[in-house]
Amino acid sequence: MTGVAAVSATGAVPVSDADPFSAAFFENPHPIHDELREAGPVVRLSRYGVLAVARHEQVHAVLNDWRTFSSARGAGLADFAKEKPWRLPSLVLETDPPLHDRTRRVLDRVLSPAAIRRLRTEFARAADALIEELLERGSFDAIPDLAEAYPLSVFPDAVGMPRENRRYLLPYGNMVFNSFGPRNAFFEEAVKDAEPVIAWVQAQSQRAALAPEGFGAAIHAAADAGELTPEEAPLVVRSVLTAGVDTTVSGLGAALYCLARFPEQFARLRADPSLARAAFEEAVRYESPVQTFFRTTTRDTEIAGVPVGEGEKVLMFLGAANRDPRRWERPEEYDIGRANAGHVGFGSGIHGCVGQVLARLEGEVVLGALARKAAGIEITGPARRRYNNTLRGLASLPVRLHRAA
Ligand code: OVV
Repeated sequence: MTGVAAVSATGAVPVSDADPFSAAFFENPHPIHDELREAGPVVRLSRYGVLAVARHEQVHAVLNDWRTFSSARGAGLADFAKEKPWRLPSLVLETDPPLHDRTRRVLDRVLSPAAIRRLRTEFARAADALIEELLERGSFDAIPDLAEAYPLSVFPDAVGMPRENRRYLLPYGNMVFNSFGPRNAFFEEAVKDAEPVIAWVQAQSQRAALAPEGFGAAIHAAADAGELTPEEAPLVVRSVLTAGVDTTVSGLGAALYCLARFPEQFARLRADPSLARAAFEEAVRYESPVQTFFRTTTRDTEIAGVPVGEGEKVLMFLGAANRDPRRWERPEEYDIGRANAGHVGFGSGIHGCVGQVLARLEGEVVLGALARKAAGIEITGPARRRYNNTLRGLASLPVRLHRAA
């Protein structure tokens, strides 16, 4: 039994036996998000022995206090102080200042607005070409044929990767984003055939594998300048390869699913294609492609006045915060004209998504091409959810694209 009935008021912290890493939850997380937000500012999840925050105010507060809510013991369920990390920890995601800041400075520059601006012409051309091709086909699966195909057509080139096996980026992302949750069936399935994929990612992160133009070479150049050690550079490239594809696939899929389900919003976008960027941003709020991350408390503290001990894992429900009625009007409406600044779909604070300028460019050019060329997106078959411990997205979305007159 999950839900309100499972919330006990005996202690200061309500308890829930909800499982946010289950197929039922992935199918429809919203009722449990509602219950967790209503239960209190902080809730204990009895199945995992962790605390959780689901209201916008507390999610934002935890994200913005890295001294108390550390990432160095892992941004997933596993506590690196108690168990061996599944992979070598990330030098940016799974660190605190000062180490975090040293890596982050390099990534901030490599993925800066100025660096991303140089990609715009090519990214827009690729989006136009793909949408043209899909309009010719008419019917297709919006997830593999568009949400996955587009990032895979532009991102590896921007990194400077060789052509072979680029599709390995998807199973690799799937593994790592599953690994932030419990060691459940979704994780085991994702890591089943991991060896060749992990070896491939490691090989692609080496300097010699990377073209001289591109994010990869720029990260290695930072080692020449003494900003990173030569041993650290491949690990920082690995961060970009891990976090750069699966996330944007889920984000693009979310936007397509939103525009198909809310045709009046698609009509609004068509009438003013300059809303493409806003339409993508609102999809990130609405679906929250990255649903959850954890922190670990470094000291005895409190959350909204509730005492919390040292060494507690705290699960942040970004998706619940992004639909918190305390923060948003009509949160369950996809509204491309909404003032959605302050959503936590890209996180917040020092660990806020370092690739968000790139993600927004991809979203903008794909939705912009649709706005100019398509009259609408018609769903022609059942949308199928993809199950992942961290990412919310679809495995399949059969659609027909109607060409604008
Ligand atoms: C945000 C994110 C997700 C997955 C992996 C990483 C970062 C990384 O730094 O490796």
